[in-house]
Amino acid sequence: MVPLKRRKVNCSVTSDSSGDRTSKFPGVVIYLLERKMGASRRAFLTRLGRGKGFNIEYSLSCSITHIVSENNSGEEVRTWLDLQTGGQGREGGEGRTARPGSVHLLDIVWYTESMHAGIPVIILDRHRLQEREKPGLELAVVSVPSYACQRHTPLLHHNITLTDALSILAENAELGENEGRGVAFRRAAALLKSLPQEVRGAEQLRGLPCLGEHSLRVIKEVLEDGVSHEVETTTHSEQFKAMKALTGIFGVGAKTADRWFKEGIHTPSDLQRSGHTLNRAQRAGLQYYDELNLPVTKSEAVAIGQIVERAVHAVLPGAEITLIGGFRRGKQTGHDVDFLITHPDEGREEGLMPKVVSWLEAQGFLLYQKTTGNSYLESKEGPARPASNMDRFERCFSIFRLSTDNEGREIQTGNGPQTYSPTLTNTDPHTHSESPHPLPQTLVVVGDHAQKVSWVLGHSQCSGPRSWRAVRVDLVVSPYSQFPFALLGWTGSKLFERELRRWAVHEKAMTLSSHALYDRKRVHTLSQTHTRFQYSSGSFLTNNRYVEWVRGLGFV
Ligand code: 8GT
Ligand code: MN
Repeated sequence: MVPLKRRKVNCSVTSDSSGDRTSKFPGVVIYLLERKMGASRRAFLTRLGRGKGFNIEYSLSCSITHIVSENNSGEEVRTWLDLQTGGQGREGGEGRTARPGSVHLLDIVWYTESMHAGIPVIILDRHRLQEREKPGLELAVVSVPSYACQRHTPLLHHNITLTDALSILAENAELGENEGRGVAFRRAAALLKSLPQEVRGAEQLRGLPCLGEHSLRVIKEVLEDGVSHEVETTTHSEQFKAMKALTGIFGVGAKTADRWFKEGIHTPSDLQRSGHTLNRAQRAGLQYYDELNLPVTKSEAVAIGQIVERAVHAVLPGAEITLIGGFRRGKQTGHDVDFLITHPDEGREEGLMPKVVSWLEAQGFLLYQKTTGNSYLESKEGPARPASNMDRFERCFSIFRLSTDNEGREIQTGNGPQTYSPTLTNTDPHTHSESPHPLPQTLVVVGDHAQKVSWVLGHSQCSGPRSWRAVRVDLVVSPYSQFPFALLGWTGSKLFERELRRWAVHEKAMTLSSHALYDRKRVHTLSQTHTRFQYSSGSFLTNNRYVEWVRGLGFV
């Protein structure tokens, strides 16, 4: 047995106000682990300690110096701590450990002796939690929260092979419109993403939630054979390949794709040859198929953000624009770019979208757009409304024309040299704009993959490399009072949102939508006052810690 090393606590665990409390012993900030200790004993011990001048905090934060637990093994506390910090507190991890110090993991004995002495006693080996010399394969079975929204789920995690396999099965289920099955695979994948270490044997997963029989079977197979037979069969199946290719066309859902597949249409080229009548979205989707299936990079998202900001500010100065969706979660690429727009003076945002769209069209930035109005009525859409991620905001689904610089230069704005090829001016018969496109202002972004566009559908009419690419962009406008809910709802991921709403209903008897949070017991809506409070605190706007934001609303 060796003592657990002092490990660092990630500052981002919580934005607690620790350190504010006056303490007789500066430099000693204690956190009592409630696990196995129980809430009432913890509260008692906290009162006792504080009465003696000790600084005891209720939330884990980077200012904690001593974590004290009772009846927990070293492995259990280590796993618990890793789950809180996403493994970033581990030695050798790339944690964003803001505090240079690290934390002692101690047994309750140290605490009781300190209480007796009235001062923090010197830490001896017998006070430290012990762990086995070789941690071995077994993941200590700790209580992993069963709702994905309660867990830390990092983008970079330890079980990519397993989650890739499960994601393919989830995608296949979704394409087959088997939503329940899709969600089950997504939940299992999300659980694996949250684990602090690589799973090497199925026995390590004993006692963990969210792992159904089917998912466990797949995991086991991948662990033992390196691949899952079912995953292999799926990825090679004609139907899966065709459904993926056809739903990859903007404006085409699983139902339509399935109908076409049954008619023998397997690829976008088959569809084009088929002579099927397509709607405006599908025509645009087919026309820009290759580009829209290239990942959008962060730099492209930023460039589009600048265009959107110019458009919005031109028609409504003072409006606020926030990048949402996957990019807000820290992803470096996405399939589209999502923006949420609001204005601090409630009501000023009304009618904003058509003006923004007109501005963008006049500047030649839009290849396609479809706008839907705001149909949210609080009186009608109250608690009875089912928890769904579909909302009623004013919204614009669009395809942007983003200029790219073939030299690989950084973004430029303003009246720089035109890089746009005049031969391509408004040759798109499906563009929504009635008027001819003027040349777009030059807004050049380095397209990491601008030259990789292959144009299999043969729509490129230029001989040289094209100087722009098509990018899917979603714009959403929310009234200021609903902004926090919209921000939460549109940041994703889809599973996180689903889990958060499920948790609200089942655990808190509340209904959360992208418009409001309802207390079903009291049947009142958490209102603007709460949201304004959160605005001034600034925490949810700058962090991705939504659960904390929800906590700020008194949700937990
Ligand atoms: P990506 O990188 O593939 O674009 O990933 P993403 O940004 O996470 O996915 P997305 O499909 O662009 O959706 C962004 C977020 O918006 C997701 O969390 C999704 O749940 C949410 N979302 C929709 N549609 C709607 C809607 O109608 N209302 C609300 N509130 N959220 C929606 O996709
Ligand atoms: Mn997105």
